[in-house]
Amino acid sequence: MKILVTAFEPYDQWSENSSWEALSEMLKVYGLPEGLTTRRYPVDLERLKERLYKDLELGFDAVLHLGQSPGSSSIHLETIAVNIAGVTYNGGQLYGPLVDGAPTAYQSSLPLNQLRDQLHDERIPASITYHAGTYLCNAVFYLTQHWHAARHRKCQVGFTHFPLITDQVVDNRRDMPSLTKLELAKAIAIMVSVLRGQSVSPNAPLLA
Ligand code: PCA
Repeated sequence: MKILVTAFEPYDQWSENSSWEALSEMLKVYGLPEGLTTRRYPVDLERLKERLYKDLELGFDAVLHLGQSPGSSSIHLETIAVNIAGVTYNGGQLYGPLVDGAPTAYQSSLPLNQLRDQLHDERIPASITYHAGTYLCNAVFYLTQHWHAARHRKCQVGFTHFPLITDQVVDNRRDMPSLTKLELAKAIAIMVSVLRGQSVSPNAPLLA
């Protein structure tokens, strides 16, 4: 099974992005599982599209995008991607569509209840949420869904927002919720295991 897992580079005032920190940590702790491709994407719509579309041509059975959501206190399993280019500013039309004439929204095709339950079983806070914003995280989620829909290609596509990691909060002296890098790395390993149809049990090694 071919799975693409992506994270984002740092943006705005953050010198790190929890999604990328977690993904790198996951690779360090668990290694690169067979069939998994990982990427770090730019927080820039045009450059993102270029990288994303090139990657999608490789053909994946599942795509899990990750991003950072400062202020979130749990992992957010996003339900819906909307066709709106908010602060991504697509071709000068702020809050216009990401893709002209394309559907208003796509729904996640990941097993969100199962993902949440497995994360909870492993004592990691996670919630199913209903708005991925109108920035790059929503854009990557929407564009991936639309790319597959337009080509009638089957692929499980989803997006997960991560809270800040504890190091970011401490280093920036911020009073904000966080999870540790290791917790988020474990969360990725759990989600990938679920997508691969592997059972996750407390005593079984993840991604073995
Ligand atoms: N978070 C932003 C963009 C990149 C990221 O990690 C978002 O929520 O859209």
